[in-house]
Amino acid sequence: MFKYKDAQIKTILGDITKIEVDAIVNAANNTLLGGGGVDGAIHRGGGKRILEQCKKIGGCPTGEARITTAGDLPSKYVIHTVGPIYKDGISGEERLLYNAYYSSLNLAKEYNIKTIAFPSISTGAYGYPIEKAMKIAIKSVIDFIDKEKIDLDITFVLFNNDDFLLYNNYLNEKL
Ligand code: AR6
Repeated sequence: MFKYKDAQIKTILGDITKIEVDAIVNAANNTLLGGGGVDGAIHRGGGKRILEQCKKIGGCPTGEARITTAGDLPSKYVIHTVGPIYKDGISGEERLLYNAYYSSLNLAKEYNIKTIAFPSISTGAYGYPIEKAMKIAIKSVIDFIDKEKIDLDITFVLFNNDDFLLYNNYLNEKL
């Protein structure tokens, strides 16, 4: 566990659908109607209530976030955000990925969420190189904590050991 100002930053190796926090974040697509990867796992585990609410919301632009129930999952909410598809790194991906994390945190604050878990947004099907994406994810979270001076418990849930070690090494260096 890492302490940063009023906040805690944690890393876990595992499946985000199993985690008991106020909100888990979904790496969704613009339709919010489900897909593969972490999105598929969240909709499978959470059941049809998540999809029903997503249909009503009617989609989400890249870099923004929307909130629903977590249905049958152990968390209270799912925050659906849409990361960018990685092209060449000079097509606005960095800002959009930063915004995906930041807008999720803004929603968390609005809903008085104290514990939130993020997957590694955009680094699966959307092809974002993990090391670049990780630095942006951590910068966004740190900037949010700096700005809001908030007591928030943030967990990065990594799905493979290499990503998990990368996050731990970087956070050890940085915090
Ligand atoms: N728990 C935690 N992390 C997971 C899980 C899980 N259960 N399953 C996969 N990951 P991806 P993206 C990791 O592809 O790149 C979907 O089809 C995975 O190993 O889920 O943002 C959406 O509908 C990787 O490290 O999301 C979109 O169309 C990370 O989560 C598109 O994929 C993100 O991989 C979004 O692509």
